[in-house]
Amino acid sequence: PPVTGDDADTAVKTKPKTQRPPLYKVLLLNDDFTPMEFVVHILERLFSMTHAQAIEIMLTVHKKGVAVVGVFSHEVAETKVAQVMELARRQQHPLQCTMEKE
Ligand code: NFA
Repeated sequence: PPVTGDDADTAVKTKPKTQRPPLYKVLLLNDDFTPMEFVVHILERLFSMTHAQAIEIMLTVHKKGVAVVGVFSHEVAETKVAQVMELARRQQHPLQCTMEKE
């Protein structure tokens, strides 16, 4: 909103600050034991990737050690991480998933 700027009563334009919620990257980490097909399955089911996309991202994690698999609000990112960790735990795979502020 315009505010009174100085002694001469000059109007000064201030930029209205729009608030955006912080976003969080969900990261998938490589390990030597989790089967590639399981990681592809996770990416398809929890991150809505096509089979081709899922293979591509899984191979990126496999080769580079880590990849961003999605960017979400804090609440959704937390839920995704918990879902990945729970599915991996159930199958006794050591797959790790974390989140970090963008
Ligand atoms: N590195 C695992 C393997 O060779 C595959 C994998 C990919 C694991 C991505 C975790 C994440 N079986």
